[in-house]
Order: sequence, then C-alpha cells, then structure tokens
Amino acid sequence: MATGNLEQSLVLIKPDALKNSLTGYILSQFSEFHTGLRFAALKVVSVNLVLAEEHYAEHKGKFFYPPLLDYIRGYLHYPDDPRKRRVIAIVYQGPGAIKKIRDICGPTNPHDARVQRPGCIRALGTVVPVKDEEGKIIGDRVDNLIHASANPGDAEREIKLWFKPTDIPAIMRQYPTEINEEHYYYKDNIVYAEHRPGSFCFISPGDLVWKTDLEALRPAVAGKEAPLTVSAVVAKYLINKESESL
Ligand code: 3AN
Repeated sequence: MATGNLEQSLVLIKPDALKNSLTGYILSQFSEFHTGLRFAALKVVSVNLVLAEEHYAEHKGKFFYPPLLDYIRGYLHYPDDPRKRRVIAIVYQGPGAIKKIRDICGPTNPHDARVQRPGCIRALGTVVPVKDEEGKIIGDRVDNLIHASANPGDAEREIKLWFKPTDIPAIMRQYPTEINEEHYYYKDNIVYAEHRPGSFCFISPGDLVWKTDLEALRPAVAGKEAPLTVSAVVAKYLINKESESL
C-alpha cells in the first residue's frame, strides 16, 4: 500500500462529465500547480460489464447497483451512441493524493455537495429518480461526474483493477509486480492454463503482472480457492477489446 509522497489515487471521469464537457475543468482542478499531484497513468476506457461489476462490487444487491453499472458503462448518457460510451481513468500520485482529490470532488450526493461544499466538482452533478418495473420510485440515482478512491486500500484495489503494471511508468509503480512464467487463457469467467476453443491468452510468459494477480491465478487454474476473483484479475485485460458483451 503506497503512502506518503508516493500515495496514489484512481480518478474516473464518468460519462456524465464527458457529456457535459467537464473534462478540461476537472483536469485543471487536479493540476499539479494546484494540488502537487502528478499523472502516473491515464487511459480512455470503454467499460466492459466485468470491470463495472468488479469496480462497484461493494454495492451489489443495492437498488442502485443495476443503474450504477449502466451509468459507468455510458448506457444512460449515450443510449444511442456506443462510440461515446467511455470513461477517462487516471492514476494521480503525490503527497496526500487521496484526501486532496476527495476534497476537490466533494460529497457523494450532488445535493449534499451543493450545500456542504459549494464549488466542489460534484456540486455540478445531478440526482435522478430510479423506478421499479411498475414505475414506482424506489430511490435516487446519483450522477456525480467523478469517482475518486476513498482510502489507500481501495486505491490499490482499484488501480490494479483498471491498470496493468505496464500502463504505469516503472518509476511510478507502487505495488509489487512479478514476471509471469505461464500462459493464462480466459473464457466465460474461467481461467485455464491451456488454450480452449474460444478462449484468449491474456497473460504470456515474460509478461509483467501484479504480484497479487498471479497469487490469484495460480490457485484459480488449479480449481482452488483464490484470494481474488477471476473477474478482478481479468477485467483490465478485457478493456477496449472489441466486444461490448464482454
Ligand atoms: P463515492 O463515489 O463518494 O466513494 P461510493 O463508493 O459509496 O461513493 O458510491 C459509489 C457510487 O455509487 C457513487 N459515486 C454513486 O454514483 C453511487 N451511489 C452511492 N451511494 C448511493 C445511493 N445511496 N444512492 C444512489 N447511488 C449511490
């Protein structure tokens, strides 16, 4: 877990922020000049279902979980334009990165944000009623423009979920890596040590991978219980592959 001067945080500029052309504004709020934080990694991501489910795993079962998945995947803001369904994923690094970024984002709910921290990024967000199948309002959907890691443990989990080690310059990598020596193939939420029809090889010998991913893959291919789900390892290897159904 990275701390001190090297602390890292994952920021996601979500589809509602992109739709409202707030990217430049958000980046300027986090600029090194204002925050002392630096980019460690950045990419444009078409969010696959596996990645969305893993990112929001803690909310599984809550009424807002299904719309939350549609939201982060861009379906709510771009129902008719799949090309625009994406988020910008950024790793920031620097002293107190997590708290600095959370302070600039503000409270989760935009209504609270406007009252408690006028001027914060999420004060520009919105709240939309969620209805059940009969049309009855069952709560609110929170469109709050931006995600930011809540604590060092979440930052580590989220950065390793969205980024491969090689997406981050070596000198800025904060979590242990390993050179892999096996082949790992994936199909339908199962990892194999050998090729199976319809599977694809997502890690090959010589690839640099997160140590914790290998610690999960080794037992997973042996059919044993692993410390991490297969989805949490594979999601980043599915990013920006061609199929929306992944
Ligand atoms: P934060 O993003 O401030 O860390 P989390 O992690 O509790 O907040 O929630 C993740 C996302 O889930 C939020 N950004 C928001 O879009 C949605 N969310 C959280 N709590 C609620 C809620 N009570 N009702 C509707 N949506 C929520």
